[in-house]
Amino acid sequence: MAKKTTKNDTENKKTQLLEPFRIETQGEAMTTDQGIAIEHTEDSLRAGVRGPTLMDDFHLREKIMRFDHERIPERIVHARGAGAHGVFQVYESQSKLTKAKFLQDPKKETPVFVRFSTVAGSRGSADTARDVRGFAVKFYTEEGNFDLVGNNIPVFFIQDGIKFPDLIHSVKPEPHNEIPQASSAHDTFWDFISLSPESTHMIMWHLSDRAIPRSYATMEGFGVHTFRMVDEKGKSRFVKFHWKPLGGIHSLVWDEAQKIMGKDADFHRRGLSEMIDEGKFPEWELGVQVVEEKDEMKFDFDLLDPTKIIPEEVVPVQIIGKLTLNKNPDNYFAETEQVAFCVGNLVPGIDVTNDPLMQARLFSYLDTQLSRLGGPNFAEIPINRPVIPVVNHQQDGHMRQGILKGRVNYFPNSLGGGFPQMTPEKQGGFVHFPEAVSGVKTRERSPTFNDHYSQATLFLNSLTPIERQHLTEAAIFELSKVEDQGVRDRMVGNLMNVDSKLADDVAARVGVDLPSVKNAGPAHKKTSPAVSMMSRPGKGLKGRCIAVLATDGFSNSDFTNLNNALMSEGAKAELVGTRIGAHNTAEGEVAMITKTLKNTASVLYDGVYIAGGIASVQALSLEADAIHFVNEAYKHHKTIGFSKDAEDLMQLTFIGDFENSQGVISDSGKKFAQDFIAALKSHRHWDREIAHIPA
Ligand code: HDD
Repeated sequence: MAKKTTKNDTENKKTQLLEPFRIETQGEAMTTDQGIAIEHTEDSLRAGVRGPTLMDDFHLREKIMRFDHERIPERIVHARGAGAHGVFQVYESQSKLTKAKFLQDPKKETPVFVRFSTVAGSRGSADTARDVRGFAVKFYTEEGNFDLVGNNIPVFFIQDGIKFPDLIHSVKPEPHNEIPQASSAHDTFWDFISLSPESTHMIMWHLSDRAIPRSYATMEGFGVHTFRMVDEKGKSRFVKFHWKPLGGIHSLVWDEAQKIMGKDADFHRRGLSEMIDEGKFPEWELGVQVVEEKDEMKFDFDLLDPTKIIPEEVVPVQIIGKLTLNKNPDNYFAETEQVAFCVGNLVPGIDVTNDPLMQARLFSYLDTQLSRLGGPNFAEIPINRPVIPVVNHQQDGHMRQGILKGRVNYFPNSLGGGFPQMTPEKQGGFVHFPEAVSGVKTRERSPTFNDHYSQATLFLNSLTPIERQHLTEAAIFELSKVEDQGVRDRMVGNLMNVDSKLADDVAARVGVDLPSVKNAGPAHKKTSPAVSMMSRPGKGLKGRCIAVLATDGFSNSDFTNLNNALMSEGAKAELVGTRIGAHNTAEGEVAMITKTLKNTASVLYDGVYIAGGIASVQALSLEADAIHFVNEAYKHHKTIGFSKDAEDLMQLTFIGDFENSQGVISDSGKKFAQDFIAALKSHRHWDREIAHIPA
């Protein structure tokens, strides 16, 4: 009987026509790379059942050859990453700012591919290391690819790309023993930083909770450098790019981040792919800060200096569009690993500036792909291909895919009718902004790049007490791992230039004797409230997950009520028990539990609820892991809910006065789900920690 065609089949057929490179395995026969149908793939061809394997076995040779060469060099930096497809839509035409076509029509959806990453760790390292996160966006526009290769921190460690190899060598595992993996808490990094005052502002961000995000969906993104936007008339303005997460900016706490590295090294990539699979698409708004050319020199820092922000209070961020990630890659390697971003992938209407960090990047990204992707034809790999035709006379090289027709492979030509031809600027040809440049060759840095501390202090001054406390603790953690006394002394000396109280608090805990004036306070009192993560809590709970502790005899209605309420907020609840499989519920039904106190952990959830059902609660009270689960959630300032039945279990935790503790909520009926959700929305209950912050 003929198979009925489903809507999915039709969609797949459509995709296959548009993207013939996507390989569907469902319903297909297995072939060799030459298309020969394979009859047997589990035994090699041999002379007699106990005899030697024969060279005739082309299938064996091909299969093993392909296996032997599965690996390519990982990225030198940003090796660990996760990607997703999505769309970008501008809210209204930006023709006043730029002629870039994808920023003109609010009805137009531009396809994008985004790759998030950590910087220092290798490809197999854990997601939650303290690190900067890469936030790289490839826009497949109607005028070719535009890549915005940014980070989740708006400034950078160094002012000139020539220092990048030194910075990265210092943060990577030390060369003699390849330790530590994915961590900046070691001597060589802090040695480099202590000798590079220009890194001080970035270090404040790196030590802040920004470097341990809760998820990719709760990170801000930044283009970092000052770009240019050029309108139809050729007028140029300076622009800083921002990605503002609609889910708000949220982070982990350090103890939790470290434990997650062991409990689920894939925490961030799993979270991203689950959100997309569950239709809770992560969203960011694109914002721009615009500076007129005439105002270039009006700031007390240089716009070309990538260690500086333009405070949002000085130049507000204008929101211009929205990015939605709505499709997981079909194949990690083909898409997320092979995607090649380049700062120089620009479209008409967007251009670069003379920022010396940016200038070095213009070379590095193109160059690195040669060794990473094996040759110059990487732009032909499906994930890197523009969505419009690519026509030129570039040719040959490893793994060339396109088949150029005809005998003409040069320009100018008459034999090919002069084609392919140039496109004048007016019709969309890219013309670099005609900036006037002149100067004497020099390796000097501009004196306008000299102030390394004012914005470091500005950042620190703008944090809430909790954020500042976390930063101080991070500095203590990192420097306490530094063995060399000289490096620690120098680093604390640098912190003195930012804020003497900070230096003082750190010195005392890392064995540094600070002879200077104590507690003199900050070097200045200016603030930029927008840099505090608390300034952008976001809406809703998209992607959040609550553990519901339960075992045989648990109240399934408790679970269902909470889960339904959470689902309406884009969050969910997950049953965590003592074994996996079918369980009897208090209501006499059967429910499946797939997570256990051993195969998951408190640190992987945003909150915990102890479901009712006397038998369940009594059994859990005998489990040290259940008590630890609740204690750990409390320690990490998470929302805790408990059924009235679970009061005895709560007595076994270390939460003293749990009836009156903020974010610890007793399930006393109808309003519970509402109260629980309101508590979850505050993300964490910091008052549990404030009590411990010294004045
Ligand atoms: Fe870089 C990768 C972001 C400075 C050289 N960088 C890379 C990625 C991101 C950034 C997000 C990963 C892209 C992906 O997912 O494939 N890099 C930045 C930002 C910087 C920065 C925001 C400063 C503002 N980078 C920087 C400098 C250099 C590089 C100064 C060299 C002079 N970066 C590279 C690279 C990488 C890279 C070696 C590694 C893999 C790749 O490019 O494709 O070329």
